[in-house]
Amino acid sequence: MSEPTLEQVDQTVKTWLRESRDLVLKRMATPLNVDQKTGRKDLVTNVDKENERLLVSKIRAFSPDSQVLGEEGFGDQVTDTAGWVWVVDPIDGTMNFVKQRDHFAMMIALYIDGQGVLGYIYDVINDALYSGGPSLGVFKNDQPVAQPANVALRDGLVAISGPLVTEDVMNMPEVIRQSAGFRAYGSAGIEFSLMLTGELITYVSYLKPWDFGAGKILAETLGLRVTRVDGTPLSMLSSDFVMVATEKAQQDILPIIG
Ligand code: 2AM
Ligand code: CA
Ligand code: CA
Ligand code: CA
Repeated sequence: MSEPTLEQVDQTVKTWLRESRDLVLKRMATPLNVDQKTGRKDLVTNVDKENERLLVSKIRAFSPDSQVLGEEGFGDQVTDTAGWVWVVDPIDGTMNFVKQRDHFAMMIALYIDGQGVLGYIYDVINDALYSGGPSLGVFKNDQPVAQPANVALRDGLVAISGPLVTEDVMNMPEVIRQSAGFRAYGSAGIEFSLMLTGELITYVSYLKPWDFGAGKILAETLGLRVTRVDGTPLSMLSSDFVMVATEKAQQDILPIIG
């Protein structure tokens, strides 16, 4: 078979995600099996695992020569970015999934030779699927998403992960003081989606590749900055302190945390 076009890949991934949404909603009608990973604030459920297994098996069948980087271990040990690398977070915001049964997302990204090509963030309960990439643009349920306004720190809302605020890391309280207000959502996927629509103008958190892989592609396609907190480029295979921001908010924040 000849290589599928990007549009064909895009349609296929959206089909997988809609099937996964049906699975997750079905499993939510039965009791969850919840385990701790590194501690009581780091959870995994039977649904995280089942959904990752499902998505990884679909990726492998569709694209057998790809590597897959998945949070729950059903993918590969990815150590280089050559070729097609898929990044899968089957449930982003597992604590929200367990405690709120809302405000969580599924995320898939496709990188080719280290370049972000396609990204997907699916807000499951809202049934809002953000998709796209540099050659397609960004869509919310297949409707184009406009580039968010370039809002300065003092005029917009910032989301910062809980630990960075409670541990007073990198002068985050001052970033909050200089902003229009502080919000916290507990799901990197949800927070990236609010950046895409301009509802947030900054998001800062310590993230792993599957937390930022899809969001980075979508946010950069819309002109947002996705970098390490010092403004330098992220590595796709490493965990890091990540800042997503409008260009103006990034310029306002770098001197505060530097
Ligand atoms: P997860 O739910 O897929 O693990 C808030 O917890 C956000 O940070 C979520 O997007 C969560 O993704 C991510 N996160 C990254 N590392 C985490 C950790 N060690 N414990 C809890 N959440 C983590
Ligand atoms: Ca997790
Ligand atoms: Ca995650
Ligand atoms: Ca997850």
